[in-house]
Amino acid sequence: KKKTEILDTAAVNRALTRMSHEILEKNKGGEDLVLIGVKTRGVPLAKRIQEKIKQIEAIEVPFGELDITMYRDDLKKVNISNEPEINSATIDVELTGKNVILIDDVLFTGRTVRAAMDAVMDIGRPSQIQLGVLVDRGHRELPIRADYVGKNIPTSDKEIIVVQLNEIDNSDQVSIYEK
Ligand code: 3GP
Ligand code: 5GP
Ligand code: MG
Repeated sequence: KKKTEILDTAAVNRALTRMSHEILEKNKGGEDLVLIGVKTRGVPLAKRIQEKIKQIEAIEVPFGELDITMYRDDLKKVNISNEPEINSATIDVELTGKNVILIDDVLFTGRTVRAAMDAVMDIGRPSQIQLGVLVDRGHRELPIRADYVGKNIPTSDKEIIVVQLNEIDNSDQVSIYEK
């Protein structure tokens, strides 16, 4: 349970400011964007990016959220799958033709993002889906990468990343723990 702080409040804020600028640069402004936060902590992160884009370009980017949870297959079956799947979606905006930006706190195997992309593509036909994460901890199991990364933190199997955000945890901090 050893702990090392990787990002403090100021560092989290700077990372999100940079990511917001990168999003605007890559998409040539905020016009056709939709931000989608992946619950739980992807939602406040996406809201902060929305706020920063508003400050930078005076555009209010539409916002939605996805709840993706571990789905446990019928326990009677021999093969118990542990694939994340969509639990609920609150996306009241048109996605077709838009550049949809998924935002999550940590990118690990990529399976959550795969489920999120499925959910988005069930709702509409975006012209692009992009991905932003506060932390990429490595260990991908699918051909998925993030377009915007707050911090790359290479981890071992024995380590986990703890992300704390003001809106949920009453402070901003990213730390690495030994299991
Ligand atoms: P989040 O909902 O804010 O993303 O998965 C539930 C919570 O557990 C997540 O919060 C995540 O931060 C935390 N968590 C820590 N380690 C892991 C991990 O290895 N896998 C998953 N799925 N979640 C983890
Ligand atoms: P993946 O599906 O890529 O394996 O995992 C991504 C999801 O699991 C993210 O939503 C993230 O919250 C959670 N997750 C995976 N590993 C970690 C971790 O080390 N720390 C935290 N905080 N979340 C993790
Ligand atoms: Mg998450």
